Amino acid sequence: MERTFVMIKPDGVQRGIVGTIISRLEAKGLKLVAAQFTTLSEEKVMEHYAEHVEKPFFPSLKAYVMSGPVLTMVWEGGDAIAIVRRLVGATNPAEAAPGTIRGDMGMETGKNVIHASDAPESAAREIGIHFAEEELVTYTRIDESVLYE
Ligand code: YYY
Ligand code: MG
Repeated sequence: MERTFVMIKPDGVQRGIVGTIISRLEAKGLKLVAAQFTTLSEEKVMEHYAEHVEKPFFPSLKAYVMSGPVLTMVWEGGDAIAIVRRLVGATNPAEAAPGTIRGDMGMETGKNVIHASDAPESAAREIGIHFAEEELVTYTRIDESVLYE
């Protein structure tokens, strides 16, 4: 089983599509193991987007993700990191495939609704930034025995 970090960005919260997004991840078979509704501090944004702090778009990215509350989550499942990235779709919602969250629910890169970890290393790093180990809940979903071979 893998764990991945997912965040519904302020535009997703403001537009009232939190429930729709969670439903997609739940329906896929992924298991929610942690969630927090919060506003990100500057420190957390710098740490979370460490790979992008020197990029020209970083000031607007920082302002965007700090502009309102976000829903941070950890989701678990077999191959969860790659599966969630596919459900999320391409960075630019204008080019993201229909059927993906960004493809169906966004218009521009600068307001692309959702973040998801892109690799095992970044997932572990991002989960560690946003959650303490004891905040990750262990339980069995009743359908796990039929979701997996
Ligand atoms: O992982 P993902 O979110 O799909 O894209 P990244 O290339 O890691 O960029 C992170 C974040 O930065 C992206 O979701 C929107 C923003 N961004 C931007 O505003 N302008 C760009 N040219 C590239 C990325
Ligand atoms: Mg990324």
